[in-house]
Amino acid sequence: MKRQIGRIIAVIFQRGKRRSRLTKLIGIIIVLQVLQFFWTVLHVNKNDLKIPTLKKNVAGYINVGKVFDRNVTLEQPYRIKFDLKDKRVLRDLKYGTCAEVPSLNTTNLSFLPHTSSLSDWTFTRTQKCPEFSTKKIRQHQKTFTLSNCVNATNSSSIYSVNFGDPCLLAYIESCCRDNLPVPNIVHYVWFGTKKLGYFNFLSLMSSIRFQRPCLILIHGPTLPHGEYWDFIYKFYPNILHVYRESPTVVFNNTLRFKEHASDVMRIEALINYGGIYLDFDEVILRPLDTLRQYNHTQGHELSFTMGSQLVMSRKNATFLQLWYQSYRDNYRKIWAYNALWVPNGLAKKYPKLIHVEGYNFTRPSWKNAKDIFDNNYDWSTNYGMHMYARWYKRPIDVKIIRTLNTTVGSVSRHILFGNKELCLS
Ligand SMILES: *[C@@H]1O[C@H](CO)[C@@H](O)[C@H](O)[C@H]1NC(C)=O
Ligand SMILES: *[C@@H]1O[C@H](CO)[C@@H](O)[C@H](O)[C@H]1NC(C)=O
Ligand SMILES: *[C@@H]1O[C@H](CO)[C@@H](O)[C@H](O)[C@H]1NC(C)=O
Ligand SMILES: *[C@@H]1O[C@H](CO)[C@@H](O)[C@H](O)[C@H]1NC(C)=O
Ligand SMILES: *[C@@H]1O[C@H](CO)[C@@H](O)[C@H](O)[C@H]1NC(C)=O
Ligand SMILES: *[C@@H]1O[C@H](CO)[C@@H](O)[C@H](O)[C@H]1NC(C)=O
Ligand SMILES: *[C@@H]1O[C@H](CO)[C@@H](O)[C@H](O)[C@H]1NC(C)=O
Ligand SMILES: *[C@@H]1O[C@H](CO)[C@@H](O)[C@H](O)[C@H]1NC(C)=O
Ligand SMILES: *[C@@H]1O[C@H](CO)[C@@H](O)[C@H](O)[C@H]1NC(C)=O
Ligand SMILES: CC(=O)N[C@H]1CO[C@H](CO)[C@@H](O)[C@@H]1O
Repeated sequence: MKRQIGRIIAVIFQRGKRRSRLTKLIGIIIVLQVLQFFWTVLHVNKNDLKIPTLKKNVAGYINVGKVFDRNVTLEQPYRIKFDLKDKRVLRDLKYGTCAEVPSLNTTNLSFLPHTSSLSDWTFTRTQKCPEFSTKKIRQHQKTFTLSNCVNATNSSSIYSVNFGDPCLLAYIESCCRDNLPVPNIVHYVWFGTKKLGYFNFLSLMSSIRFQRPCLILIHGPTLPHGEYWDFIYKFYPNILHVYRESPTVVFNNTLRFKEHASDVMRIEALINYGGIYLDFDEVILRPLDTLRQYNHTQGHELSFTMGSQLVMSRKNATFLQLWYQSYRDNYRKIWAYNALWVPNGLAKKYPKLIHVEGYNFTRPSWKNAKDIFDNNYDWSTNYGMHMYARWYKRPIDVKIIRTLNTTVGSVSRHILFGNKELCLS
């Protein structure tokens, strides 16, 4: 073997008499391969500072969209991974790699551009809806990696990271930023041991259809489970669990209601990361991107309350800080005070710090929940709707909504099938 290599080298560099055209050709190919190897290494790393070690043994090859290192302090030396077969160079970075927003397969679930008519609300037409079952799902590959996060665990379903871990912030800053103040990430808060319910599933599907978020973050001590959850994380892999116990004390004030913990968690989530917060029974009905230009956006539920079912914020927006401080300076053990009345008062006092999107986030209000449950409501100007899931006691699933002639039905079909009209039975 050694002798042969020696001969090849000799063939290339010396004017030996016994060389043949074939061996010369092989020699040239080898030289080109070596040059290509170094070119690839140098080319990929042309912006990097140092390349301390070069390891030829490849642990694995990850097909990544973008490696994230922007604004991240690299405490560990770079390590070069080189896959000789694929001739690609990868860097092992401190925190991992960014996800690509997955392209969703539309075969079983018509995940196509929505085609609902916003002028015809008679519900006299019918359409052919796609066959859809939460059981028929092929798991999408996770396209991102997280490494060296504090306590990050990678279960068979999704990653779990600690609230406040710089790893998560680095991910969002590096992977989820565009030129708008509000990053395209969606936050939910989840407590307890329940299964993911139908309306929770619908809310997630609405975020996925209309927002295609860079990340969906589920904040709380536990994760949901059940059939709908199994579908969701397989369908949309860009989901992270942000582990935290639910707070019982804020600024030395003991929280009076368990709902107040979720109110505080949503404010803290937006202060730390920015993004779009959704209640687990709030659905969105169109993309929110036009509202991502504002530092802070909320909508009224009633004329004297500011709904917090859908809140969009720049990270640490001034409005958020003022709202959060009310839990320190003016915490009242009244159910709706700090969550709904305080932001309404702040909006009046500091109108420049907030964009108020009318009633477009939660109409109809809880007072008219029957318009959601029993009637067909015209939601043509709504961005979102609060479904008041805990008051809905009737059977509901992805089959029932096909022919359910109410707002619950039309909203479900719009989100799941892209068209609000009744399905052919
Ligand atoms: C979606 O999945 C089906 C099989 O389930 C496959 O035939 C089809 O090519 C896929 N479409 C896309 C766009 O990936
Ligand atoms: C679509 O459904 C078929 C069976 O009806 C199943 O074989 C296929 O894997 C499903 N495709 C996706 C992308 O879930
Ligand atoms: C990591 O997890 C361990 C065990 O659950 C816990 O004791 C520790 O406080 C966690 N570390 C951080 C930084 O959260
Ligand atoms: C995370 O876990 C899944 C399933 O166990 C596995 O396929 C995947 O490679 C793991 N990812 C990383 C980065 O460890
Ligand atoms: C909480 O109370 C302790 C002592 O009672 C005090 O030292 C601390 O500053 C208080 N923290 C806040 C945020 O008010
Ligand atoms: C938010 O901004 C305030 C000052 O405006 C600063 O004190 C605080 O540390 C910031 N918080 C975060 C999480 O960035
Ligand atoms: C939005 O927030 C940024 C950063 O705090 C600030 O510079 C900017 O003036 C704010 N814009 C408005 C319209 O308040
Ligand atoms: C509600 O949304 C509609 C449709 O986008 C828009 O025309 C209207 O101005 C919005 N209302 C308010 C009060 O923002
Ligand atoms: C659905 O309900 C509306 C009233 O909301 C009614 O006018 C319409 O005829 C119903 N459609 C069907 C197919 O029953
Ligand atoms: C805080 C910080 O270092 N910000 C930098 C992040 O990276 C961009 C360019 O990638 C710089 O412009 C920022 O100054």
